[in-house]
Amino acid sequence: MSDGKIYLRPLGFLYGTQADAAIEDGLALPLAGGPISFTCVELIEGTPKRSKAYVFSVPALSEAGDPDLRARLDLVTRPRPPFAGLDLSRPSLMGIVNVTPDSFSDGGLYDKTEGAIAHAAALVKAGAAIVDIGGESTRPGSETVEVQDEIERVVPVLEGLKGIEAAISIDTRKADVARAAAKAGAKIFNDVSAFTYDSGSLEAAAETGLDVVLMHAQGEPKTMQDNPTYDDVVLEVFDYLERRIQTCVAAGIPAPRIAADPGLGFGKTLEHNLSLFANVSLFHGLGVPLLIGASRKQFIRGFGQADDPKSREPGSHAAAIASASQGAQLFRVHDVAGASQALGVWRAATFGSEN
Ligand code: 9MG
Repeated sequence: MSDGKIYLRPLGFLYGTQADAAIEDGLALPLAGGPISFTCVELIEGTPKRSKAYVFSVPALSEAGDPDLRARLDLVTRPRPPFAGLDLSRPSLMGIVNVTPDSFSDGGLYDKTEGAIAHAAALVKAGAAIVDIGGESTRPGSETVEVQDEIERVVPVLEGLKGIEAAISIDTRKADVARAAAKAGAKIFNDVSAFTYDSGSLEAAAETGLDVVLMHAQGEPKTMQDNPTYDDVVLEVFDYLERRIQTCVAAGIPAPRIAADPGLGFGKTLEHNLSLFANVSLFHGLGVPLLIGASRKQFIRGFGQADDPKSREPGSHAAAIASASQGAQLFRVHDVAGASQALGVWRAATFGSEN
């Protein structure tokens, strides 16, 4: 069957007790070891420039002996150990805390620090399992920030969050910021450049022992939305993340400490983002937890009435549900209370009383 690289996109999902029953009968396999199972797969063979796709039922697939296929299937199905101490069998929310000039107050740094600490605490109260603290905007068109300025923005916030009942994540592309954050209590290094921006960040991640989120981006924030181009956005993003995971493992960051993120909105058109959404389940073939960040992103504007980022919450929640129903485990969101409600209703309606 194999002639080129193999990608598997699980399809035909079952949830909860039905998922378990179908696995027992040999009709389905577990998705990333979680409470969702899949009954068929799209097997894609080739490269981003040239690929062919076939659909197989799980029973038909189970008979295939191709070692590449078996290895990919193992990555898709095997249980994920906890990430940053979080049980991944149910969705976890990462609340966004921006400590940038346009956030929290028009006053001085003290006001911003206090505002960010209060905001993070409110997000945790609303259900965030992680708070992601960032001192540099990576929105399309944004400028870079000097390392020292970034440290001065985020470290006092991290210090103010000591003892909080959530994992603290540092959203940075810079090794020295990550090191300072680790000293101040951070547990996760969320790098939108997947350690390609700062040549020291891979080593910083390995040495600090932080769990890491590797995100795909094409280009730099300032210009990334100018004309993003791909042969096949899904396979290219997959290949990139797979290479970055391999680089991390080779540098001494064990696979259980890694999560991957396709990077919605980072050098992607509306069409690219929608293709990634439709193919979230394929990224389980990376063998690590998946983080999805759709919250308030520009592409939601394409669905109307959402020029103001704050008015994009309904679309943000729909995006989280669409990804959760394909087994994504972590969701980076602004409105934690709203996302928690949306995902809670989705879980109750889908998994019923075992919820
Ligand atoms: C910092 N940041 C902004 N958007 C993001 C996204 O979609 N994913 C991750 N991991 N980080 C993001």
